[in-house]
Amino acid sequence: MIKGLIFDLDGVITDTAEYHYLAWKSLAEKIGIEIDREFNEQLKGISRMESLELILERGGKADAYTDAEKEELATQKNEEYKESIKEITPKDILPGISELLKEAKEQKLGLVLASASKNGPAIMERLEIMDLFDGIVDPASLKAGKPDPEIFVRGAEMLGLSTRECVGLEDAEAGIQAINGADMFSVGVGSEEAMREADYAVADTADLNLQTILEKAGS
Ligand code: B16
Ligand code: MG
Repeated sequence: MIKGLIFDLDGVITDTAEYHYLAWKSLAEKIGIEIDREFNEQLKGISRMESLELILERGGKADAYTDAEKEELATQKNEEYKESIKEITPKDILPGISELLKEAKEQKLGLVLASASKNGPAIMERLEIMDLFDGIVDPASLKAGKPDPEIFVRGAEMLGLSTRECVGLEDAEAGIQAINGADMFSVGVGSEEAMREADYAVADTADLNLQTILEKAGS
């Protein structure tokens, strides 16, 4: 019986995945590295510093910067990202998500946010949906980020549930792997190719329906 939903943020609740991509692209260009949307799939759900490392590797510059310089580059990206999320309002909640959250609340399901983003709490406040959630897993407290299952295991613990009593929703390959690794039913949002490991996938958040999700999860 499913009693809780564990949500990713960027790309599932709101389209900040696009802002992350644009900020990384602009940072990469400044240091002479080209990235495209296909490469960006690898960055989804991955922490800020790990994302930078992947970009540097891609540009053959893995050893070109000191740790302090890398911190500075990651900060530059985050400053540009924060600029683009300043104007976020409840209108930026992706199609179908408000209805899904409301229905889940009516059915007394627990709701937890499992985002790799340190900007998650600020975004949730701006979207005005913090009250609906029972908790946020603090990504800074994790030993390992996605694709490690830890963030989803901690999400279930926050609700006092087993991982089999929860469903995880993700738009990132690393996120789906994390949910599957937690022995939790995974719902993917995105292209068939990117979501091929999901237990159930839809192309768009507008296609998410609570009843269908619960049925697919065998609840
Ligand atoms: P920040 P999610 C992830 O959020 C993003 O998908 C990923 O692109 C980003 O690098 C990561 O958060 C860290 O974000 O730099 O804001 O701490 O998809 O797990 O909600
Ligand atoms: Mg995401």
